[in-house]
Amino acid sequence: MREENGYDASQIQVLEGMEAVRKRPGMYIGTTSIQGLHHLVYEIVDNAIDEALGGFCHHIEVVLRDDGSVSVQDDGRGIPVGRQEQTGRSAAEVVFTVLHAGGKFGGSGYKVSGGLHGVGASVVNALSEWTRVRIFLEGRRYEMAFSRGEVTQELTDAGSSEISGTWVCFKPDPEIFEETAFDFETLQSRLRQQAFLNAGLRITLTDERDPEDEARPRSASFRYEGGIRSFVEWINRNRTPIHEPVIYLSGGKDDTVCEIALQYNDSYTENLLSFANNIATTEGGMHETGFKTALTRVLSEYGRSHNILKEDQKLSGEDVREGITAILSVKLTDAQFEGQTKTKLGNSHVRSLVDGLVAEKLSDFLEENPAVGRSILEKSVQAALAREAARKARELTRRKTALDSAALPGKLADCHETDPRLTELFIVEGDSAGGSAKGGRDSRYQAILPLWGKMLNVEKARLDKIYSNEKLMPLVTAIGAGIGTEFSLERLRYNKVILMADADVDGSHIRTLLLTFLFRFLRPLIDEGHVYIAQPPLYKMTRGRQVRYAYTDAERDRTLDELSGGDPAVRSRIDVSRNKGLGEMDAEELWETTMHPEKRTLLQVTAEDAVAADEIFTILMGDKVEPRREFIEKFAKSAINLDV
Ligand code: 28G
Repeated sequence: MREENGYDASQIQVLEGMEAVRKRPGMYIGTTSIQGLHHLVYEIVDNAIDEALGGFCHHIEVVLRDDGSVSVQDDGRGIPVGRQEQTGRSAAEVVFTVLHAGGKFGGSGYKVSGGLHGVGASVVNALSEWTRVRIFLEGRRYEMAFSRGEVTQELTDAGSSEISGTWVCFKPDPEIFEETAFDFETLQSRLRQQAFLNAGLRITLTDERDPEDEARPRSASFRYEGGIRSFVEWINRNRTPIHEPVIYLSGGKDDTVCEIALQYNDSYTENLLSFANNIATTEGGMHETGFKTALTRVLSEYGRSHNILKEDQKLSGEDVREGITAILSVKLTDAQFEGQTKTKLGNSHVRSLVDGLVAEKLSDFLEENPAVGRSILEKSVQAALAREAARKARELTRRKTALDSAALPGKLADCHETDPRLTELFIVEGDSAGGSAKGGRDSRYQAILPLWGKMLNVEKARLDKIYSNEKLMPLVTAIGAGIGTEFSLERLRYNKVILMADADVDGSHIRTLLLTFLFRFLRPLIDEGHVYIAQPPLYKMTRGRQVRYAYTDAERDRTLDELSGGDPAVRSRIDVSRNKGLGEMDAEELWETTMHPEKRTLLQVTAEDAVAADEIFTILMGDKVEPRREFIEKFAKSAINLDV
């Protein structure tokens, strides 16, 4: 029969699809690391958010369950259960088994394809040991189950129901993922962001794992009537705004809508986050371009017409964005995502829409709020003056280094290798540690730069201060890629830039300062994964001529058991010393434990969550004391380990 054959053919396609996902998970979710694991949750939550975009869903509930699974429930319409004409299957089954299919359409007509490739629930299902689905609709409750993408329980009517919505519970497949434990903080951060981007939507996250733990169940709930206005207030909560309230602009044309919220604070950091269809556009794109050009133009014109900007003065884009916190959110049908990570919005009509919106509405706002206009303009003018000072300082250093035959810092012990793909730079605080590192390194490809003198708190400094800083400039020159907007990865002299500091409070402090500097002024270095933290051992254990090192307390205990063969008498004779500092290790020890590529452990620094990273640096380095105290009290450990 034709129908049967049609069904069989599509059944085969489904199985092939699921198999393809399991064979090459990276193609569908980017990675099978913990990021990929979290991506599964985002995919399912995105489907619920699509339902919210249509105005059908008001609450999304995410639960991390004790068995390692995660459940997501929405109070939307429920995925349709009726059989589809073409496939003979229910929409529900199609959503969970057919690649690229599913509820990726918000009811408002926006195609809001969430997630990395917009692949949805079927990919999550394929990569899960099991998936269970409950659909509440028209007074009934339906159930369906899957294992590794294949149906294990057909859709059945399981009784009556008073609610409507969809519940999805899945357990990520340990055969696929390197790590299967969700991180509460990461999920919380992303869910909060989605709550900001969808004003009025309530999202809750509950952690039911480790029920024995007295801190459980832990839970967080987000709902922001103010939407992206609240987002800006939230980001600025540890900063000092220079005007109230947050400026909010919105408008749209045809199928595209745009919302902007912004507020300036007294820092020098630009904090612009853009989104297209609720997806973070970290590579920018047309909406950002439109916003930036219009902001520069509008503020320049305002400054001129109100005699705040003198005739011989000119504002650059960076000047007008100094100290800005802005959220730019556009929603459109058929968004084109381009760029290396597919996070750059390509639809060109968005540029003129955003430009026009800022031109009209921001100008109106400034005319109606002259005190705010003046504060912003005065800040931009200050930024322009500082930029001019930085240019002079830079030229001065250039002239100096041009006279100097070896432009590299004198303290740098460079390596012989000149191919920057193969080289490593160790940044070491202080003389004695620098000496050990120089003695211990493999000088073929490892370079050492000892740092000297008092560190500048870059959170409170502008570019011109960096150019005259005797501690940071050698670092900038050694890395070779420049700084700020002049930064270019093509000139990078080392593939790995490794911060090597003691495992104590002072070491942690210098590491934080250096990371802040790299994050604020050499950001692509972090984004492209070139920055690492060396891990010197915490303990050294000696039994006769046997020497062993441990990097954690647990490892120390394991090693002691091993060395003693479990005999307490032997164990008591093993010498255990806590490592005091890099400087106290001799060259060979430092090489063996911390620098040898096959024996060391390096932590790669990532700023996966830019909002969280920014928050940490603002709190730790900014000038508001109260949030810093709170932060350190609450997260004493993570503050010190923010690099992990
Ligand atoms: C709980 C975790 C994740 C969802 C819905 C609701 C509908 C739906 C989802 O439809 C098939 C394709 C486009 C119409 C749509 C219900 C229309 C009418 C829906 C979710 C048929 C998918 N009634 N809620 N999918 N569409 N929630 N939450 O996945 O044409 S997925």
